[in-house]
Amino acid sequence: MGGEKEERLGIDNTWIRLDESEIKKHICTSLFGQKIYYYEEVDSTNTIAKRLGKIPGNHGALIIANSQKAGKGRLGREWISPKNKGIWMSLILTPRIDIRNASMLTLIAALGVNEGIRRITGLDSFIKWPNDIVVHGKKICGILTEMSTIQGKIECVVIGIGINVANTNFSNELEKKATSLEVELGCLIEKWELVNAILESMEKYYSIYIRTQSLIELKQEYNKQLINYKELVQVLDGEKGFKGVALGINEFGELLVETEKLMDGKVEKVIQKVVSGEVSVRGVYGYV
Ligand code: BT5
Repeated sequence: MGGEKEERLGIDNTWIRLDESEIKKHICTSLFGQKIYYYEEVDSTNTIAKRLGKIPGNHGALIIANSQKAGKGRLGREWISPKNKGIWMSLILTPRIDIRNASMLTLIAALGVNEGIRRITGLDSFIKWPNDIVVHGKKICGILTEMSTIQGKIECVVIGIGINVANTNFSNELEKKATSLEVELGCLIEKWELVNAILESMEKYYSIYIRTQSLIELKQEYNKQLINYKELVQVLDGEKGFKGVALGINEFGELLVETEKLMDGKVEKVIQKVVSGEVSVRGVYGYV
């Protein structure tokens, strides 16, 4: 039952808008996920969300798919999204914020996802700045935020969230750094319950963020959930990479990393601000 407008945007007819009563049964938020587009299989929920984000009235709409053929990570990397194995979803936001503040939304999403996972599963999950959630040192969730603009203003921001729920067989390469809720818990969780918990938490953090257009009121909470807080990390940024101690985020969502520099023959401590986007941060001995 595809909508006319969606068809004009080149979105196929295979989506099923879940029945109102069905949504209400699972989703207890006031805005996020009140409209849900559910697909069996898509290329990428982010791609669809970016198209649907052009339609007025889709602020807070959620796109969910049971599998993705071409799930996207950052910088053109691949996100493995097998059928029935995860929560592959994208939230559409059309915030009236300064474009320079949009990257903070990845951190808002990470706060919400981490809180939702902890609340529903009881697992000790942590945020790995800027866009991963990890459990026992392995990645359980990745977040990809994309934005479209018109004349220098935000048209929509799409927050793509991929959570490994029931994957138990990862490729040799992924096995070293990926995990799933089933692997960690030894049982399956109710997907919709987790989706609801995440949306509730994201909605809460989003409203605080919108009021201040910064992370001033949230940085303390964020830093509590940060995996490498006060630990030695390496910042991977091509030739500009360096090592230092992660001191948490500031109100702009930048990661503060204390390094040592030689100045006038003396070693001085310097705090570098790492901007999210293309950068990755790792522990010095491995992924975390
Ligand atoms: C991310 O990128 O972690 C962002 C992933 C976002 C996925 C969601 S799913 C819904 C929405 N629709 C999309 O198309 N995407 C979003 P990045 O930090 O670049 O990490 C990518 C790397 O993670 C890959 O190069 C792999 O090494 C690893 N990876 C791929 N699939 C994985 C999986 N299922 N679990 C854990 N790690 C994975």
